[in-house]
Amino acid sequence: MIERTLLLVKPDGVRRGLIGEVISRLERKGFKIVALKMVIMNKETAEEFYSVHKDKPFYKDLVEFITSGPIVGIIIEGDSAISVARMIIGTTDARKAQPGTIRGDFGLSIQENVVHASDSLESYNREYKIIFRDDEIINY
Ligand code: 3AN
Repeated sequence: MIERTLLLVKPDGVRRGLIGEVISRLERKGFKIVALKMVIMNKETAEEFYSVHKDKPFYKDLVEFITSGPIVGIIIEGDSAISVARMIIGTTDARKAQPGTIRGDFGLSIQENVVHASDSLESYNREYKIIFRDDEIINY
């Protein structure tokens, strides 16, 4: 099924010069980029984005980290985009992520794990609206 999903290159990924690498892997896999934007999340936006984690011990650090520099929002479109993007980025703990995945190849931390990707259609529908307006997503 053709789906869309949201990815973020997180502040560590931007600082380390991995924007192109992330976009390139998504394009080479066959996904169409339908929206792109660099932003700095403010605290309120970050708290909303990570609201599902608000009771977790790492929530405060997570909000601090995601607001620590620019991030790049990417919406891709393609067959099974949500599950395939999750496979491409690898498991949350980058130390345990498979080589060949973005986190497996570029990360060594559970918090600074280079990228985010929506984990379900429900998450996508909630998350993309925090970063993009509907008229910033291109239909082509
Ligand atoms: P994913 O990003 O793989 O969907 P989530 O949604 O469980 O993972 O966690 C969101 C973010 O919270 C992760 N990307 C990571 O930055 C951070 N995080 C998750 N678990 C931990 C943890 N145990 N300690 C510190 N940060 C964590």
